[in-house]
Amino acid sequence: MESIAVLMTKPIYSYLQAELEKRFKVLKLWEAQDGSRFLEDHNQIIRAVVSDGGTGLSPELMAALPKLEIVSSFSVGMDKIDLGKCKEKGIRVSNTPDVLTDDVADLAIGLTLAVLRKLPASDRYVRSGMWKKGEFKLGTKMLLYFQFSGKSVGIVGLGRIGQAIATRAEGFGCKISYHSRTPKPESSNYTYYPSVVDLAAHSDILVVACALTNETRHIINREVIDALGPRGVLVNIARGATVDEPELVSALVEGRLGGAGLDVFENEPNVPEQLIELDEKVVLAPHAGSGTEETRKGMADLVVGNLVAHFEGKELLTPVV
Ligand code: 8YV
Repeated sequence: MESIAVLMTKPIYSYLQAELEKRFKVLKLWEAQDGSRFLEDHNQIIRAVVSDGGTGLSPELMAALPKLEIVSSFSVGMDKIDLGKCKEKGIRVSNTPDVLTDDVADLAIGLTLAVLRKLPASDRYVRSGMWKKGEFKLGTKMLLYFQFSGKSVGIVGLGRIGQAIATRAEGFGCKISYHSRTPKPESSNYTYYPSVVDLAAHSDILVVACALTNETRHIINREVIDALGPRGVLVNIARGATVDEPELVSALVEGRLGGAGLDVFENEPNVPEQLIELDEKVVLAPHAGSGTEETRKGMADLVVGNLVAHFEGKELLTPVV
């Protein structure tokens, strides 16, 4: 297998790269002086691409690789890969589901607590010496927290990650409601809302956990945000484009929304300046839902395992196409 050329377009994770290099001829596009020239020189030998949720597979790259057989993505999200086109061209696609579910759900709860209990502001309060100086008393002014236990949590998208968030929130005594394309009979203990606006109107915390598709792009729009309201909190661990970001920003600035915990943004790694300035009611993370050592290793092993299975003529471990 050492002669099989696998293209990486950017460095993703050193362990993943090392594991790939043990088995394949890894071509690193980012090291090339001239990327298009590099692709022209190697397009007859590249049989696989390793990508991730942020990069996917651009139409240009797909067109430039006539011998491409498989895209093994270091992500569960597939929104940056044209799956229909891959199917049409006979290109297999695999992703990394399940191994990251717990971590992403953990971060959703972490962000919720961080917003409601103002953890970053609390940390700054202690570090800056303000506590010692007695400039604020706990429970007053900036450090008046909000309770999480017992709140109503609405989840947009009750897939694997949404379900894991629901289970965790239940542990906090929260009432769980959800929106998805169709009700899930196996989740009859949760309230189903066919409309996201209605879900938001009945939630204190609205968590976005759905895949990004044409249907879910900007599913969190002004109407949904206004239904969540000035005491509501929006948490997004899915994809930035599920939320109309300018609407989110203006709702936070104008006080029409209570707070937000965001791991994903419309134009990563660019985060709107106003969100950065809103440091009391907004908690930000750098698209790090799956970013633990344990999970990233599990994801890397799946990326490699799918490639090995493909080139050994076996069933893919986690096929998408
Ligand atoms: C990764 C992701 O952070 O799984 C996904 O869909 O977005 C993430 O797990 C991303 O692929 C990082 O490379």
